[in-house]
Amino acid sequence: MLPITPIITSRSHRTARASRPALGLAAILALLVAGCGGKEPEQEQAAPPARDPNTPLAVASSGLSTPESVLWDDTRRVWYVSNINGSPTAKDDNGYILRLGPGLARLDSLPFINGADDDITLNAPKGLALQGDTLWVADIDMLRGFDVTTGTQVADVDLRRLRATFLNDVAVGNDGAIYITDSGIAFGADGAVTHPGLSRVFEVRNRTPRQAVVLPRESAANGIIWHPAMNAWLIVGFNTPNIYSWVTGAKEATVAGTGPGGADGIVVLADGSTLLTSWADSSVTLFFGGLTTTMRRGLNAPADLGYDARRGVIAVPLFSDNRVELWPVTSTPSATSVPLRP
Ligand SMILES: [Ca+2]
Ligand SMILES: [Ca+2]
Repeated sequence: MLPITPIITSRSHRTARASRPALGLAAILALLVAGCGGKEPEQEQAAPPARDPNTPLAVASSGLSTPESVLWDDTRRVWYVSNINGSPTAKDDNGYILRLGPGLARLDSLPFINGADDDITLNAPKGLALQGDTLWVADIDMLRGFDVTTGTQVADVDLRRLRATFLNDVAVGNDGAIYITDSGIAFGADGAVTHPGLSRVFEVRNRTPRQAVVLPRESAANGIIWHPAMNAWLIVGFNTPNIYSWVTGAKEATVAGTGPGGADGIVVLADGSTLLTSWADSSVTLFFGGLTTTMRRGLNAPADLGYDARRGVIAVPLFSDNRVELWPVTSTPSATSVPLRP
């Protein structure tokens, strides 16, 4: 029998409250285990064969090198995939960004944006965000902008004077500014992680960066996403189980819940719940109403996921396996009845 409910439900230490209608959580949202979202209607009368719930809808494994982040462009119906290609901190000018179709097919024989090209500087691209026609890319200590139609490099926002050390995720706020996490980490020769920099968030407005908020030093801020219903940011860290919320302009972030740790990407789903990836338990984990629920395990080093709300699918880059996997997501309207809290 195939499991249709999430694997584990755990109550956050901070938001535990007996009266909370938590029992419905398992039913609120589950990765689809049969059938797949967004499929075109079939002409045939015969039912299609049941889909193996433990098999992704699609896999991309060609031409990837240390994929860190995937972003869905709903206007152009394209996935962008950032590829570090080498060490996450090496300024080797060989990072690149691929374009994949909705079903993860390669759209270009050569990378869409390629540090190896003479007119492109891109070292170790990580988080991606789209604002108008500009694709913003975190690149160690620079925020780089590219024309999303032509791939031309159009902006380099220098965060070196602010001592950025490990820029990680990028998101566009409701205020039109761009927000970028800095994990503040470095890797020693033996691979050990140290924290020479601050874990924090930068704000870039009119291409001018400034520090927006500092998180606990060893949290290693990673994924960041604007949550419209909470009117706040959610931030997860690679070296903390805490899920932080932060109101733009506030001096501190607060702990909104606790996840499995080792978090990388975070996305807000159509119903207001969020999904985050965790290297700690190789999972995609749901965070909603202060609760976390493991939705899927077995994803090795799952980095910064992308989300196509229209089709209800996520694309998860597997950092160490040079793969991107497409998985279905489904949710029910009842999810909106669970109160959100910043
Ligand atoms: Ca590189
Ligand atoms: Ca990341």
